[in-house]
Amino acid sequence: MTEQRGDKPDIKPFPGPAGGWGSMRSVAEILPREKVPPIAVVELLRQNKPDGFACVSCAWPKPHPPHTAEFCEEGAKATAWEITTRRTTPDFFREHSLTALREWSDYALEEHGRLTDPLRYDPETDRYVIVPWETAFADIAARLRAIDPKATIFYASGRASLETSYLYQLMARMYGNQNLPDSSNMCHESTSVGLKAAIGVPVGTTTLDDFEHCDAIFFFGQNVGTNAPRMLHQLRSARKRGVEVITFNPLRERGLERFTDPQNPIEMATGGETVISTQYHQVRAGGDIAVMTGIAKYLIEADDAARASGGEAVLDHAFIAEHTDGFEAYAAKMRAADWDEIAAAAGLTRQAIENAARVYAKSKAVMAIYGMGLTQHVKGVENVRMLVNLLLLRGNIGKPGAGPCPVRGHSNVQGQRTVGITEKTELAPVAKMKERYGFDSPTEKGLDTVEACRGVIDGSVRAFVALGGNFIRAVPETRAMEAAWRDLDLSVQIATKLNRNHLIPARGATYLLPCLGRIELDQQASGAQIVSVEDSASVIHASRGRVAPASPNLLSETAIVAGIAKALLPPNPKVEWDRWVGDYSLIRDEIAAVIPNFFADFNARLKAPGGFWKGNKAAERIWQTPSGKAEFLVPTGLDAAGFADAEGRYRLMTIRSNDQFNTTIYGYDDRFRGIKGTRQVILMNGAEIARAGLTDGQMVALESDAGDGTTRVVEGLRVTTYSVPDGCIAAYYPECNPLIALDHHAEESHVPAAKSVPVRIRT
Ligand SMILES: Nc1nc2c(c(=O)[nH]1)N[C@H]1C(S)=C(S)[C@@H](COP(=O)(O)OP(=O)(O)OC[C@H]3O[C@@H](n4cnc5c(=O)[nH]c(N)nc54)[C@H](O)[C@@H]3O)O[C@H]1N2
Ligand SMILES: Nc1nc2c(c(=O)[nH]1)N[C@H]1C(S)=C(S)[C@@H](COP(=O)(O)OP(=O)(O)OC[C@H]3O[C@@H](n4cnc5c(=O)[nH]c(N)nc54)[C@H](O)[C@@H]3O)O[C@H]1N2
Ligand SMILES: [Mo]
Repeated sequence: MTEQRGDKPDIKPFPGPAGGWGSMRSVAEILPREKVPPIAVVELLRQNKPDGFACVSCAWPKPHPPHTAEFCEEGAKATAWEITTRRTTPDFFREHSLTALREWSDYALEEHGRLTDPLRYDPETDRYVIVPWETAFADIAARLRAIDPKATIFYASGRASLETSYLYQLMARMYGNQNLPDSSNMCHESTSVGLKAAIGVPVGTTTLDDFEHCDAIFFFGQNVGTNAPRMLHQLRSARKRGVEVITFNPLRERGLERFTDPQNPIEMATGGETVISTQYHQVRAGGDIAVMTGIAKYLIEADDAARASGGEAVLDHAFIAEHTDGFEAYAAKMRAADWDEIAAAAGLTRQAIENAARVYAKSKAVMAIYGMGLTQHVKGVENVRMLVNLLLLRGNIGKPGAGPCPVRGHSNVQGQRTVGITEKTELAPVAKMKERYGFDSPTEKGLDTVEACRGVIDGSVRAFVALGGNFIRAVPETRAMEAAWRDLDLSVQIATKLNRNHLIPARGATYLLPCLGRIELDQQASGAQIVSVEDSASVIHASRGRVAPASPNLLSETAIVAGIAKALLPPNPKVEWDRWVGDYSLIRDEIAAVIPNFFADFNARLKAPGGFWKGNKAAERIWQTPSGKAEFLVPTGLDAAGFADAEGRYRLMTIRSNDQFNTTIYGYDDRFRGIKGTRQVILMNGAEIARAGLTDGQMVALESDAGDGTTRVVEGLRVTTYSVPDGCIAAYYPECNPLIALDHHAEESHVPAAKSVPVRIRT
């Protein structure tokens, strides 16, 4: 059996830079392991190219013209993972019951290879058995018709194309609900809520061009070397121009420290490397509101002093007057903040924060790049709003080289929202769809991810359809979710590879429907199809797959969604599922008609090499907020964690390794952090280990300290010395998700607060 739990720890500091030879070796290792034939390696070179496919890993924008090889170590791994020649066939399921497979690790399950045939769970034998596609569609439809539409969830992980996503949300709404949570609910929903309220758009305002015009970059809680490595090229050239990069991150992440460009022969030969961060501040988990309060306080007070003495203003008063609302209340709060309290909450000295503030004060154009370190907190939305406050102080939105740059996760997560996968009525073109297709669309808000979990646990959710992803493994409260899942009437999983969620059957019926990946040739009635995705900078690209499908019995995601929809919904001459699947350009015509502000002439514009930018009103300084201006927010406090410190209570950050994509575990080598052979670790600083009476290498358990009476424990974790601020520990996601209480989420956005989970250590 290929079971491998990764129990051979080999932990030592990694001396190298991000990129460099280490990344080349890592790519050279995975291609043969996945038995990727040499000819398919040619596909790597087509990654993120005008006539190639959009990488299935992260959503970082693709430059135009592209680099010779517009891919990175992580993209190469994701590609190898998808075009692997390994297969998980019906024979495999004859050999292994679900009970047996539940003992397998996340790694072993996916490593076994691509799913090949549609499957239905047989409770008699505890096995998946092959089922004809049409039988599956008919039975799924019959079961969905038998329950209240409000009791069904249509989840989407952020990978499916704009075309599939549009059909998916149309199906849900025509069926009768807007229960369309997607992975974004666990991710950048704090951005979508925070930016929308502050500047009137739910997405970042920056594009790749801004890297060429900024003179400082502020970097909060995003691990670029692992999670968006292609950005290292833009950071490297910005650094070569002398741009300052000021980083706030509790961990010293290698990609934020230094980088060797694997595509630069001179750097590779000479061991040349670029220092990325010019200041590196190891903020306490949840300490960013305090940091940003300190920076703002410094700027506002320096400006007060300059105005009193007739010196040069520090703030952009003209911008503030013309474009913003709420400055005075915010400035008063910043002036009143106490430096000792700021320093304690940030875990940094006043001097360190002032050093960062001085760079901000002298920079003409500042980009603010951020990730899960800001969004996944109880005060995650406030984190985002504080960042916008800071940008507004010096007019750093809507000019070259400036603006917020949230780094999105899945390769089409932002685009799925754009074409209507959302539980919020006001964000989807509901009225337009009603008019075009003539159906009675539900208007009440649907369930988001946390609400969907609540519904599964309390039994009000009866059916769950997943367009990709590994929902149970990615959400909090793993134990209760797994138990309650077994009581569902229906679970439908559209997937490429086997994962933990597929092994928890529903009481009624469970289907596992295998689909084409984006790298594969998608042949339909009108010929080979292209699809489209939207990246983190709102650029929409075409993607063409060419590799032969993993099995002749796969369907495209578009065909699967349409197959279910056609069986489920009454015939409607305006909704032509079969024709649309036969020619995806017809789906793009539908999208263009329903969302013309972004997609007018969709098919024509998609032909442009490098894609097209869908535009952004805030970037033009048009503020689509109730006041018509950009809004300052007065923060409620200094701590984003949402719980008090207490003796023996730690703030657990659940983080990603360099060898995983979310719940997909590529291997057990977190190279940059020097943690190899195991994922069962807690990272903790040496003094803290001693204070707690522990020793490095000791095995301990973590227990949730949510204080709600539920016991949540994860055992078998190795205490590992690592540079982490006092009071904070780090451990891997998804292994530690059982520790997160479902109610522990960002207040307004409901993003699970995975970066500050209250826990205690048990020996
Ligand atoms: N290879 C690879 N690429 C990926 C993914 C992957 O799993 N693997 N996942 C994709 C997805 S869906 C997403 S959303 C993105 C995620 O990419 P990121 O946003 O980088 O997410 P994480 O790695 O979870 O954590 C980000 C960083 O936040 C820091 N951090 C933790 N707590 C705090 C805090 O309180 N304050 C600050 N300032 N920093 C903090 C951590 O140390 C870590 O470096 O990446 C995408 N790309
Ligand atoms: N504790 C903690 N929890 C977290 C996070 C954290 O930082 N800490 N991060 C959160 C974030 S940011 C996110 S985005 C979520 C991720 O949550 P999800 O998006 O639900 O999870 P993934 O692990 O990305 O999903 C992996 C599965 O997707 C399927 N898949 C892969 N490619 C395709 C495809 O092309 N089509 C289809 N149909 N299926 C495919 C495969 O079967 C694979 O097993 O997790 C969240 N959970
Ligand atoms: Mo994400």
